[in-house]
Amino acid sequence: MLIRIPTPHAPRPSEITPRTTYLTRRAALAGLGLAAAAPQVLAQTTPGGGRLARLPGQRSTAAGAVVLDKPTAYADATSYNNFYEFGTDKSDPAERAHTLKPRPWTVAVEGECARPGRYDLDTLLRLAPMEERVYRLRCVEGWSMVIPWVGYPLAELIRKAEPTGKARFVEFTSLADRAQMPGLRSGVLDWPYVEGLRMDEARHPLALLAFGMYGEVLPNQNGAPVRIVLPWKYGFKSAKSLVRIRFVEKQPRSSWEQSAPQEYGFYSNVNPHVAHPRWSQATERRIGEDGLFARKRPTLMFNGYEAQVGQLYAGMDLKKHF
Ligand SMILES: Nc1nc2c(c(=O)[nH]1)N[C@H]1C(S)=C(S)[C@@H](COP(=O)(O)O)O[C@H]1N2
Ligand SMILES: [Mo]
Repeated sequence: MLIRIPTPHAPRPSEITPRTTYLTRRAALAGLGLAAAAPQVLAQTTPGGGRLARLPGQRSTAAGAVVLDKPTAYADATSYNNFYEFGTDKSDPAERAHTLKPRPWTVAVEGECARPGRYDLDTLLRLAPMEERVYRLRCVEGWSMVIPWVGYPLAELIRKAEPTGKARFVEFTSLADRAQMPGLRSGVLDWPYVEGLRMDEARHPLALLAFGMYGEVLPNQNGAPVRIVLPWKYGFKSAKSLVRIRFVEKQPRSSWEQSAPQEYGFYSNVNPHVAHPRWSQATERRIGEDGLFARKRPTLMFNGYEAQVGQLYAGMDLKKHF
Protein backbone atom coordinates (compact mmCIF):
# COMPACT_ATOMS: atom_id res chain seq x y z
CA MET A 1 0.00 0.00 0.00
CA LEU A 2 1.27 3.44 -0.90
CA ILE A 3 0.10 6.12 1.49
CA ARG A 4 -0.30 9.67 0.27
CA ILE A 5 -1.18 12.23 2.90
CA PRO A 6 -1.11 15.76 1.51
CA THR A 7 -0.78 18.39 4.22
CA PRO A 8 -0.77 22.13 3.57
CA HIS A 9 2.14 23.21 5.79
CA ALA A 10 5.03 20.97 4.73
CA PRO A 11 7.07 21.59 1.57
CA ARG A 12 5.89 20.06 -1.68
CA PRO A 13 8.71 18.29 -3.55
CA SER A 14 8.61 21.19 -6.00
CA GLU A 15 9.42 23.54 -3.12
CA ILE A 16 12.68 21.76 -2.44
CA THR A 17 14.40 24.02 -4.90
CA PRO A 18 17.85 23.56 -6.35
CA ARG A 19 20.36 26.00 -4.90
CA THR A 20 20.73 27.96 -8.12
CA THR A 21 17.00 28.66 -8.31
CA TYR A 22 16.98 29.82 -4.73
CA LEU A 23 19.97 32.12 -5.20
CA THR A 24 18.48 33.64 -8.33
CA ARG A 25 15.18 34.19 -6.59
CA ARG A 26 16.92 35.77 -3.64
CA ALA A 27 18.91 38.06 -5.88
CA ALA A 28 15.70 39.03 -7.66
CA LEU A 29 14.05 39.82 -4.34
CA ALA A 30 17.02 41.90 -3.26
CA GLY A 31 16.89 43.80 -6.55
CA LEU A 32 13.28 44.67 -5.85
CA GLY A 33 14.14 45.80 -2.37
CA LEU A 34 12.25 42.80 -1.01
CA ALA A 35 15.12 40.99 0.68
CA ALA A 36 13.50 41.56 4.06
CA ALA A 37 10.53 39.52 2.86
CA ALA A 38 12.69 36.39 2.41
CA PRO A 39 11.81 33.78 5.07
CA GLN A 40 13.69 34.24 8.29
CA VAL A 41 14.81 30.62 8.39
CA LEU A 42 17.15 31.21 5.47
CA ALA A 43 19.08 33.86 7.37
CA GLN A 44 19.38 31.64 10.46
CA THR A 45 20.66 28.57 8.67
CA THR A 46 24.38 27.83 8.83
CA PRO A 47 25.70 27.66 5.26
CA GLY A 48 25.57 24.29 3.55
CA GLY A 49 27.64 23.13 0.62
CA GLY A 50 25.50 24.81 -2.02
CA ARG A 51 25.43 21.75 -4.28
CA LEU A 52 22.32 19.97 -3.02
CA ALA A 53 18.62 20.84 -3.13
CA ARG A 54 17.42 23.32 -0.53
CA LEU A 55 15.37 21.97 2.37
CA PRO A 56 14.58 24.79 4.76
CA GLY A 57 12.95 24.31 8.15
CA GLN A 58 11.45 26.65 10.69
CA ARG A 59 13.67 26.95 13.78
CA SER A 60 12.24 24.55 16.37
CA THR A 61 10.93 25.93 19.65
CA ALA A 62 10.93 22.53 21.39
CA ALA A 63 12.90 22.40 24.66
CA GLY A 64 16.55 21.59 23.96
CA ALA A 65 16.07 21.63 20.17
CA VAL A 66 18.61 24.38 19.48
CA VAL A 67 21.94 24.32 21.32
CA LEU A 68 24.02 27.47 21.38
CA ASP A 69 27.35 25.77 20.54
CA LYS A 70 28.85 26.94 17.26
CA PRO A 71 27.77 24.60 14.44
CA THR A 72 30.46 22.43 12.90
CA ALA A 73 31.62 23.56 9.44
CA TYR A 74 29.68 21.81 6.66
CA ALA A 75 32.94 20.62 5.12
CA ASP A 76 33.86 18.80 8.36
CA ALA A 77 30.38 17.36 8.97
CA THR A 78 30.38 15.87 5.46
CA SER A 79 33.94 14.54 5.26
CA TYR A 80 34.49 12.91 8.66
CA ASN A 81 31.80 10.23 8.87
CA ASN A 82 30.91 6.78 10.10
CA PHE A 83 28.82 4.89 7.56
CA TYR A 84 30.26 1.40 7.47
CA GLU A 85 28.19 0.42 4.43
CA PHE A 86 30.75 2.53 2.53
CA GLY A 87 33.88 1.52 4.43
CA THR A 88 35.35 1.95 7.89
CA ASP A 89 37.70 4.92 7.31
CA LYS A 90 36.32 8.33 8.24
CA SER A 91 36.92 9.54 4.68
CA ASP A 92 35.29 6.51 2.99
CA PRO A 93 31.66 7.72 3.08
CA ALA A 94 32.49 11.08 1.48
CA GLU A 95 34.58 9.38 -1.19
CA ARG A 96 32.33 6.43 -1.94
CA ALA A 97 28.70 7.27 -1.08
CA HIS A 98 28.07 8.85 -4.50
CA THR A 99 26.84 5.39 -5.57
CA LEU A 100 23.88 5.62 -3.18
CA LYS A 101 20.63 6.52 -4.98
CA PRO A 102 18.42 8.43 -2.53
CA ARG A 103 15.53 8.68 -5.01
CA PRO A 104 13.16 6.99 -5.56
CA TRP A 105 12.98 5.74 -1.96
CA THR A 106 10.41 4.08 0.25
CA VAL A 107 10.31 3.32 3.95
CA ALA A 108 8.28 0.31 5.10
CA VAL A 109 6.36 0.88 8.33
CA GLU A 110 5.34 -2.47 9.75
CA GLY A 111 4.82 -4.72 12.74
CA GLU A 112 2.55 -3.99 15.69
CA CYS A 113 0.57 -1.06 14.27
CA ALA A 114 -2.93 -0.45 12.91
CA ARG A 115 -1.70 1.41 9.79
CA PRO A 116 1.31 -0.37 8.30
CA GLY A 117 2.38 0.66 4.83
CA ARG A 118 5.08 1.74 2.46
CA TYR A 119 5.69 5.46 2.60
CA ASP A 120 7.41 6.98 -0.39
CA LEU A 121 9.86 9.79 0.23
CA ASP A 122 7.59 12.56 -1.04
CA THR A 123 4.85 11.40 1.33
CA LEU A 124 7.28 11.38 4.23
CA LEU A 125 8.52 14.88 3.33
CA ARG A 126 4.93 16.15 3.57
CA LEU A 127 3.94 14.31 6.73
CA ALA A 128 4.72 17.16 9.16
CA PRO A 129 6.25 20.66 9.08
CA MET A 130 10.02 20.73 8.60
CA GLU A 131 11.94 22.11 11.56
CA GLU A 132 15.55 23.12 11.95
CA ARG A 133 17.19 21.72 15.09
CA VAL A 134 20.77 22.30 16.16
CA TYR A 135 21.89 19.17 18.02
CA ARG A 136 25.15 17.98 19.51
CA LEU A 137 26.04 14.53 18.18
CA ARG A 138 28.66 12.52 20.05
CA CYS A 139 30.28 9.42 18.67
CA VAL A 140 31.17 6.58 21.03
CA GLU A 141 34.73 6.97 19.69
CA GLY A 142 35.14 10.26 21.57
CA TRP A 143 34.49 13.04 19.07
CA SER A 144 31.50 15.30 18.65
CA MET A 145 29.91 17.71 16.20
CA VAL A 146 27.12 20.29 16.26
CA ILE A 147 24.78 19.95 13.31
CA PRO A 148 21.73 21.95 12.19
CA TRP A 149 19.39 19.14 11.11
CA VAL A 150 16.16 19.53 9.17
CA GLY A 151 13.31 17.16 9.93
CA TYR A 152 10.40 16.56 12.29
CA PRO A 153 9.83 14.47 15.40
CA LEU A 154 9.76 10.72 14.81
CA ALA A 155 6.65 10.86 17.04
CA GLU A 156 4.73 12.32 14.08
CA LEU A 157 5.28 9.20 11.97
CA ILE A 158 4.60 6.94 14.96
CA ARG A 159 1.28 8.69 15.53
CA LYS A 160 0.23 8.13 11.89
CA ALA A 161 1.14 4.43 12.12
CA GLU A 162 -1.04 3.92 15.23
CA PRO A 163 1.06 1.36 17.13
CA THR A 164 -0.94 -1.32 18.97
CA GLY A 165 -0.74 -2.02 22.71
CA LYS A 166 1.78 -4.76 21.96
CA ALA A 167 4.34 -2.32 20.50
CA ARG A 168 7.00 -1.83 23.16
CA PHE A 169 10.02 -1.10 20.94
CA VAL A 170 10.79 0.30 17.50
CA GLU A 171 13.36 -1.31 15.23
CA PHE A 172 15.12 0.68 12.50
CA THR A 173 16.75 -0.91 9.46
CA SER A 174 19.14 0.78 7.03
CA LEU A 175 19.43 -0.03 3.35
CA ALA A 176 21.72 -2.99 2.56
CA ASP A 177 22.31 -3.07 -1.19
CA ARG A 178 25.62 -4.38 -2.48
CA ALA A 179 25.15 -2.59 -5.77
CA GLN A 180 25.10 0.79 -4.01
CA MET A 181 27.18 0.09 -0.90
CA PRO A 182 30.70 -1.28 -1.41
CA GLY A 183 31.30 -1.73 2.33
CA LEU A 184 28.78 -4.58 2.52
CA ARG A 185 31.45 -6.89 1.13
CA SER A 186 33.25 -6.59 4.45
CA GLY A 187 32.08 -8.49 7.49
CA VAL A 188 32.68 -5.75 10.09
CA LEU A 189 28.97 -5.79 10.95
CA ASP A 190 26.02 -8.08 10.22
CA TRP A 191 24.05 -6.35 7.47
CA PRO A 192 21.60 -4.77 7.31
CA TYR A 193 22.44 -2.17 9.96
CA VAL A 194 19.79 -2.45 12.68
CA GLU A 195 19.07 -0.20 15.64
CA GLY A 196 16.25 0.11 18.13
CA LEU A 197 14.57 2.23 20.76
CA ARG A 198 12.07 1.77 23.52
CA MET A 199 8.68 3.21 22.51
CA ASP A 200 8.84 6.13 24.96
CA GLU A 201 12.33 7.04 23.71
CA ALA A 202 11.14 6.95 20.11
CA ARG A 203 8.20 9.21 21.00
CA HIS A 204 10.38 11.72 22.87
CA PRO A 205 10.10 15.16 21.21
CA LEU A 206 13.90 15.31 20.65
CA ALA A 207 13.98 12.06 18.62
CA LEU A 208 14.21 13.38 15.08
CA LEU A 209 13.41 11.93 11.69
CA ALA A 210 15.89 13.92 9.60
CA PHE A 211 15.83 14.62 5.88
CA GLY A 212 18.32 17.44 5.70
CA MET A 213 21.08 19.44 7.32
CA TYR A 214 22.37 23.01 6.91
CA GLY A 215 19.18 23.94 5.04
CA GLU A 216 19.73 21.33 2.31
CA VAL A 217 18.78 17.68 1.77
CA LEU A 218 21.09 15.17 3.49
CA PRO A 219 24.31 14.41 1.65
CA ASN A 220 24.59 10.66 0.93
CA GLN A 221 27.42 10.22 3.44
CA ASN A 222 25.21 11.60 6.22
CA GLY A 223 22.42 9.10 5.60
CA ALA A 224 20.32 10.32 2.67
CA PRO A 225 17.46 10.48 2.13
CA VAL A 226 16.14 9.87 5.67
CA ARG A 227 17.71 8.95 8.99
CA ILE A 228 17.17 9.04 12.72
CA VAL A 229 18.96 11.55 14.97
CA LEU A 230 19.02 10.95 18.74
CA PRO A 231 21.08 13.70 20.34
CA TRP A 232 21.30 12.14 23.84
CA LYS A 233 22.66 8.77 22.63
CA TYR A 234 25.96 7.75 21.10
CA GLY A 235 26.01 8.44 17.37
CA PHE A 236 25.62 4.83 16.29
CA LYS A 237 22.01 4.75 17.54
CA SER A 238 21.17 7.30 14.81
CA ALA A 239 20.67 4.90 11.89
CA LYS A 240 21.17 6.28 8.38
CA SER A 241 19.41 5.69 5.04
CA LEU A 242 16.38 4.01 6.61
CA VAL A 243 14.26 1.54 4.68
CA ARG A 244 12.20 -0.01 7.50
CA ILE A 245 10.61 1.00 10.78
CA ARG A 246 9.05 -1.88 12.65
CA PHE A 247 7.02 -1.88 15.87
CA VAL A 248 7.88 -4.89 17.99
CA GLU A 249 7.10 -6.51 21.33
CA LYS A 250 10.61 -7.69 22.11
CA GLN A 251 13.73 -5.54 22.51
CA PRO A 252 15.50 -5.50 19.11
CA ARG A 253 19.11 -6.64 18.88
CA SER A 254 21.13 -3.84 17.34
CA SER A 255 24.01 -4.49 14.94
CA TRP A 256 26.50 -3.09 17.45
CA GLU A 257 25.19 -5.21 20.31
CA GLN A 258 25.36 -8.19 18.00
CA SER A 259 29.00 -7.51 17.11
CA ALA A 260 30.26 -6.69 20.64
CA PRO A 261 27.61 -7.00 23.40
CA GLN A 262 30.07 -6.23 26.19
CA GLU A 263 31.00 -2.91 24.53
CA TYR A 264 27.71 -1.61 23.10
CA GLY A 265 24.51 -1.90 25.11
CA PHE A 266 20.98 -1.38 23.83
CA TYR A 267 20.56 1.99 25.58
CA SER A 268 23.88 3.62 24.66
CA ASN A 269 23.02 6.87 26.37
CA VAL A 270 25.95 9.28 26.39
CA ASN A 271 27.36 8.79 29.89
CA PRO A 272 30.72 10.14 31.09
CA HIS A 273 30.50 7.87 34.17
CA VAL A 274 30.41 4.61 32.23
CA ALA A 275 33.67 3.98 30.39
CA HIS A 276 33.78 1.95 27.23
CA PRO A 277 35.75 -1.24 28.10
CA ARG A 278 38.67 0.06 26.02
CA TRP A 279 38.58 3.82 26.69
CA SER A 280 37.16 6.53 28.94
CA GLN A 281 34.02 8.42 27.91
CA ALA A 282 34.71 11.37 30.24
CA THR A 283 35.83 13.83 27.56
CA GLU A 284 35.40 14.49 23.86
CA ARG A 285 37.11 16.21 20.95
CA ARG A 286 34.88 18.68 19.07
CA ILE A 287 35.56 18.32 15.36
CA GLY A 288 36.94 21.60 14.03
CA GLU A 289 38.62 22.40 17.34
CA ASP A 290 41.22 19.68 17.07
CA GLY A 291 44.39 21.70 16.65
CA LEU A 292 47.51 20.91 18.62
CA PHE A 293 46.43 23.12 21.54
CA ALA A 294 42.71 22.39 21.43
CA ARG A 295 41.28 21.53 24.81
CA LYS A 296 39.14 18.46 25.25
CA ARG A 297 35.59 19.12 26.31
CA PRO A 298 34.05 17.31 29.27
CA THR A 299 31.33 14.94 28.07
CA LEU A 300 27.98 15.76 29.63
CA MET A 301 25.42 13.30 31.02
CA PHE A 302 22.97 12.42 28.23
CA ASN A 303 25.17 14.63 26.01
CA GLY A 304 23.77 17.72 27.75
CA TYR A 305 20.10 16.76 27.28
CA GLU A 306 19.54 15.48 30.84
CA ALA A 307 16.85 18.06 31.62
CA GLN A 308 14.82 16.81 28.65
CA VAL A 309 15.42 13.03 28.70
CA GLY A 310 16.59 12.14 32.23
CA GLN A 311 13.06 11.19 33.29
CA LEU A 312 12.95 8.38 30.69
CA TYR A 313 15.58 6.51 32.71
CA ALA A 314 14.48 7.32 36.27
CA GLY A 315 15.11 4.34 38.55
CA MET A 316 17.23 2.44 36.02
CA ASP A 317 20.74 1.29 36.84
CA LEU A 318 22.62 3.02 34.02
CA LYS A 319 25.77 0.95 34.64
CA LYS A 320 23.79 -2.20 33.96
CA HIS A 321 21.64 -0.70 31.19
CA PHE A 322 24.53 1.05 29.41
N1 LIG B 1 23.45 2.70 8.54
C1 LIG B 1 24.38 3.23 9.32
N2 LIG B 1 24.02 4.21 10.17
C2 LIG B 1 24.97 4.79 10.96
C3 LIG B 1 26.32 4.32 10.94
C4 LIG B 1 26.65 3.28 10.04
O1 LIG B 1 27.80 2.82 9.94
N3 LIG B 1 25.66 2.78 9.23
N4 LIG B 1 27.25 4.89 11.80
C5 LIG B 1 26.73 5.53 13.01
C6 LIG B 1 27.75 6.25 13.75
S1 LIG B 1 28.93 5.31 14.55
C7 LIG B 1 27.74 7.62 13.88
S2 LIG B 1 28.85 8.40 14.91
C8 LIG B 1 26.78 8.46 13.10
C9 LIG B 1 27.54 9.49 12.30
O2 LIG B 1 26.67 10.36 11.64
P1 LIG B 1 27.25 11.51 10.70
O3 LIG B 1 28.23 10.88 9.76
O4 LIG B 1 26.08 12.11 9.99
O5 LIG B 1 27.93 12.50 11.60
O6 LIG B 1 25.99 7.68 12.20
C10 LIG B 1 25.52 6.43 12.72
N5 LIG B 1 24.61 5.81 11.80
MO1 LIG C 1 29.92 6.66 16.14
